[in-house]
Amino acid sequence: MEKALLVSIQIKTDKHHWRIEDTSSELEELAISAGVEVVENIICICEKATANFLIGKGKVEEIGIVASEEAVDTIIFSHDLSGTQQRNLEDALGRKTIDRTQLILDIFSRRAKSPEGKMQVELALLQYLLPRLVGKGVMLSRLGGGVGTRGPGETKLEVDRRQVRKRIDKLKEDLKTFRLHRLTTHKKRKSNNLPLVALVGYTSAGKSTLLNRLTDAVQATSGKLFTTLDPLSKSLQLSNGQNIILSDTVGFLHDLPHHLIEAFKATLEEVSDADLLIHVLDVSDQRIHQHNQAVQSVLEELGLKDKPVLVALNKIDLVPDRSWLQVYKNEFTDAVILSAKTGENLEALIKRIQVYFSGLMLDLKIIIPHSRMELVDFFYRQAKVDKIDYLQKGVSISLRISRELFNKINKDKDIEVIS
Ligand SMILES: Nc1nc2c(ncn2[C@@H]2O[C@H](COP(=O)(O)OP(=O)(O)OP(=O)(O)O)[C@@H](O)[C@H]2O)c(=O)[nH]1
Ligand SMILES: [Mg+2]
Repeated sequence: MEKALLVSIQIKTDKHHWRIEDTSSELEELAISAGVEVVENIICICEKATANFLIGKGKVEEIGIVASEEAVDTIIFSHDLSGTQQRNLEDALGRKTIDRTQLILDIFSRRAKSPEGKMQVELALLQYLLPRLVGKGVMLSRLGGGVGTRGPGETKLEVDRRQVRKRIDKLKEDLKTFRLHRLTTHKKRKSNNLPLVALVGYTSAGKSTLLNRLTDAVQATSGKLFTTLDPLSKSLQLSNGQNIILSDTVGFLHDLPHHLIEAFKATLEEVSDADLLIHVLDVSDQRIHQHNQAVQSVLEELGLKDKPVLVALNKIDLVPDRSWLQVYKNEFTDAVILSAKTGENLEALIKRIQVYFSGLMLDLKIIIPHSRMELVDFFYRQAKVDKIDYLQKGVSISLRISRELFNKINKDKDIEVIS
């Protein structure tokens, strides 16, 4: 197993940084998810960044000594490194040195399953590498294989910038085609008028587990980060008969590298299209506030800050002292506390979704002429039909219907609205 030394960095002049312990524990989780063995986690607090090494020379030497003692293969920095800093560090330390973005890209490239997901990761990877390529014909994998050296298509490549740019253009083109296809599917869904609910949240918050619980979908879940890279949507019938589409999404992360946000905007289209977001938060994680903050920033970056959100405080089965939950409940107003794993309090969430959409529903009685009998079937599929009477002048239907659908059928001259 590849042995890694982690270097968690806090630069005092950086704005909005996490507590160093949180940066360090997150880096460790990411490294484990990437399949490396973490042998040491060094913390490094600096007054300011330096152009050559990011950190001071003395600190670099200190890291070098630990790296030799522990015979590590790789050094992973929690802070982004410029191309120059990375090269200088590798020269000074004599070992492969990568940063957090590369680590995340590595995890993403392992997890992506669908052709589209793979292309998105490859695009993000190439966009990350492009400004870091020096001269012509640079080997991407300078110091052996392993984490952070995964080239495009998982092959070692000798590339020059021109080739990389060409590949980037090609990927963008191909992704456009996928996007068009997705938009068609979206339109179909929209024409079915089913409300879309998207699960969002920090990676590992339990989104996929919740989706599994709520539907009978089998979406991979794991203790590792970023299990879900390709979105999955399932339909779900609420107890009042209302059908909704529930959609899983890729986990968010604080300081998500910009290329990745760009690359995954398509995946996150499900989110921008959603009528309601369920923000899943892991209450058993001490970093809950940082996670919440990170999710808010990503939503903001995607221009989705104003979407209606229902907060689901998940993993309550892992909270030994339940009195804590009240604190969170006060803080996250209207939140539902639950456990996706044990199923505790799941009905409360379902009820809340139901209440949310029922506010957007109308109870109506209509009459349709016998010549338009196909509408009966349509209403059975699209609304909740309470009562049907066959009258001489037509079929009388009492039903519960979304406002949106009502506005649409209201234009149909054959339909007579009684009440
Ligand atoms: N104890 C406990 N564990 C949970 C609960 N919900 C999820 N988990 C566990 O948390 C881990 C992550 O769950 P996932 O459902 O994969 O999380 P996710 O939010 O989909 O993660 P990404 O797809 O990586 O963004 C898994 O090991 C789950 O079994 C819960 O309510 N209680
Ligand atoms: Mg998931």
